[in-house]
Amino acid sequence: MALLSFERKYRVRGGTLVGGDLFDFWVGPFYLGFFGVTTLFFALLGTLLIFYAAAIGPTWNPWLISINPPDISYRLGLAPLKEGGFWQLITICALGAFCSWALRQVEICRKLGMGYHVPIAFSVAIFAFASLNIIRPIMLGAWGHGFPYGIFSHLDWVWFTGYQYGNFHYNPAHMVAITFFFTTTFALALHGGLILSAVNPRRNQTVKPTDHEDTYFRDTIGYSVGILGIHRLGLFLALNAGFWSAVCIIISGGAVYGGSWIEWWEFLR
Ligand code: 07D
Ligand code: U10
Repeated sequence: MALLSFERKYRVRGGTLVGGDLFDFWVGPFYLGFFGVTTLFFALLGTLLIFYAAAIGPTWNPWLISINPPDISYRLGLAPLKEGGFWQLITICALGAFCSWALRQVEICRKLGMGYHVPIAFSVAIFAFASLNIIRPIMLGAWGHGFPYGIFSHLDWVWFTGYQYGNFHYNPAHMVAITFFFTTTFALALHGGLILSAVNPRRNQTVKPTDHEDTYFRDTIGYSVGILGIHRLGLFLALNAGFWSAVCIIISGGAVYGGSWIEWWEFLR
């Protein structure tokens, strides 16, 4: 079947959340939709603002370009463009683009009659971003608590924010998040390895059916989570990694816990 006639079966009308039929079409391989328009709007505007702010900054060295949030003294107010206002506009554009992208994913799921697992998963990443540059700054009372948009500058931010609370490794939610991140990669390595070993055989060998995959793990560790179960587990692990990251930074600061994370464990001694 030619690619286009194959695609026609899936390029169905409807399922849109906003705009009805107005933007219900494809541009080349991409579905547009109302949220495709808003994605392009926010992504292009945000990118232009980044380039503009970089152009009036002191360097074109990509490692050193940094668009900084306003000083703490601006509290939760708007700042002049060159004193953090660019950062504020870029943050709005970033959130606008991320949320538009998630809603475009929802429309595509609806067209295809699929579950909303992918947009829900992406929403957890958006939540993690919002926890850093929206939720925590509001809780601490100043946009200046957000991280700067720059390669080295955001590393500096993580460094000084981490040491502000003693040793960030002692933050219990940070521990949980890291454990989920590492377990996610472990699970994906096991899953990727298992699938390749079964369905990408050497020459003259046959593809092995799924019961081989189950049997491999039963023989090795006495239990197989199953072919559907491994995908549920993978999603669960990955979503928790992002979720507990958001929690770990939200609870760091005056609003919830302003002290050192090392001392937080004093109750054990
Ligand atoms: C935030 C990303 C959201 C993404 C979105 C989409 C585009 C579009 C794309 C073209 C959550 C973006 C889309 C841009 C363009 C294309 C394709 C995901 C997010 C919406 N730490 N630490 C974390 C570790 C230490 C500190 C998280 C490890 C030190 C602070 C994670 C170690 C100190 C903060 C993590 C370690 C310290 C963190 C980050 C080891 C410093 C945070 C992941 C081994 C001295 C941050 C919510 C994340 C956080 C965070 C891991 C060490 C400080 C769990 C493994 C001890 C201050 N650390 N850390 O958030 O929680 O993913 O943010 O040492 O703020 Mg840490
Ligand atoms: C999974 C799976 C599975 C599969 C799979 C996959 C998970 C078993 C069945 C999928 C996995 C893979 C394919 C593996 C590789 C993936 C990764 C390693 C993850 C990381 C991914 C990337 C790095 C790729 C990122 C690419 C993106 C995000 C696409 C970018 C596209 C756009 C921005 C266009 C979006 C379209 C819209 C909004 C609709 C409108 C379109 C148009 C008008 C036409 C196009 C116009 C433009 C592009 C204008 C220009 C504007 C831009 C680019 C915006 C930003 C501007 C800048 C200048 C930066 O489980 O099952 O197999 O396959």
